[in-house]
Amino acid sequence: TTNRTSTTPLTLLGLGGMGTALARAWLAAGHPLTVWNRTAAKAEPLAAEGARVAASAAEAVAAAGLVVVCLLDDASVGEALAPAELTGKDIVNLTTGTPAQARERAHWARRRGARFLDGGIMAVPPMIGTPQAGGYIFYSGDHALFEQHRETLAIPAGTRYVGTDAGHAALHDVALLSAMTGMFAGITHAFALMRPEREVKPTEFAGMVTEWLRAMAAMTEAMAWQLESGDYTEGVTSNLAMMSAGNATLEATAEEQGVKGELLAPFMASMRERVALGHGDEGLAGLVDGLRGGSP
Ligand code: FVH
Repeated sequence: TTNRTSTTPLTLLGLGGMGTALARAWLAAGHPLTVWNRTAAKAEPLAAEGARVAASAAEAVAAAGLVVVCLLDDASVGEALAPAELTGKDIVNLTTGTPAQARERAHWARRRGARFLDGGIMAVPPMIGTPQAGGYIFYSGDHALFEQHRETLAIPAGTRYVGTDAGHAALHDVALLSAMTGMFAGITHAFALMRPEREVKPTEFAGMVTEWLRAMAAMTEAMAWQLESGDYTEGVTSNLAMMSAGNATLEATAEEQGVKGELLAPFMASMRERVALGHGDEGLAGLVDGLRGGSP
């Protein structure tokens, strides 16, 4: 059965930037909300907005069946929940952690009589409670818990359930953040190349970068098809041999412009290595196996 959103009371542990945004979204939607934060002063504004403030994490957990946790890291989750009675509780952990931490936390919660769902938040605080901002949360773990509280969980941001393996929400979260990190490395390098050219305004150049990255994003789909078929040469228009040779120009230009190549160097080295192993006719998908030491 799905609980009616308007009546589901819940508890939230953690009132940092993200926790506070989550709290405001549930309060705005009319949910009875109990909150707790290690530094009690952060709960005061929320009390004025209708939240009930618990004096301890254990008291907050006792106040509702659904307990959402949004703390700094996995260690703080263990510390906060240690004195609480978890039997019969539904724990939804939105604290960023590794897949292994999520799996271990799921076992830990089950051993203490609770159901457990892990979440990876793909949003920053201003996107919470603002559906048009496009933020969402990956969830994995107890499917019945997810289904039962689906509407309540959809209040702060969209929901994407990615499987019963409690580690999968964190893995999806970290994989997307890793893709973003690589993208930012490239963008940083590109701005550094252009920096000395005072006649090119960064705001004009930014538009070119965004347009180019949007066009190149289609490569993600092409890589995925190759990974699924196992044929990394399928439909390749720009192979690793060509790209690796072209990297010499990227490196030389960086040197001319006085830019350190350290953000791009490891990626270029991966390409060189794969080509040297005789896979120059492959597309970028070949690098995926290269990164995993040669095995799919
Ligand atoms: N903010 C963001 O942009 C990102 C977006 C994606 C998801 N992350 C993750 O969300 C978790 C919480 O992030 P946050 O923004 O709320 O983080 P802070 O503002 O730094 O607040 C941290 C809260 O954790 C409490 N805390 C820290 N250590 C302990 C502990 N040992 N025991 C109990 N609570 C602890 C801290 O309490 P206090 O310092 O106010 O007393 C805050 O409530 C996080 O995993 C992000 O990676 C956010």
